[in-house]
Amino acid sequence: MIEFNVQDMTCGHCASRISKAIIGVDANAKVDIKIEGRTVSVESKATKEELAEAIADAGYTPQAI
Ligand SMILES: [Cu+2]
Repeated sequence: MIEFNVQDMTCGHCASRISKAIIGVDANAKVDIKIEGRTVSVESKATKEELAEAIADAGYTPQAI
């Protein structure tokens, strides 16, 4: 499980953009997003770095937990 804190993810729109960005890296990734907690949990074969880069490219600021 790879987890990020994304403080600038504030609504469902942000969550779906982040989810799509992660699926773009790994189509088989399992993504669990908690908007209220600002957390993104991912089960994926992709590395933490690849996922962080994808989230950043989508315009958000992931912090590794
Ligand atoms: Cu939003």
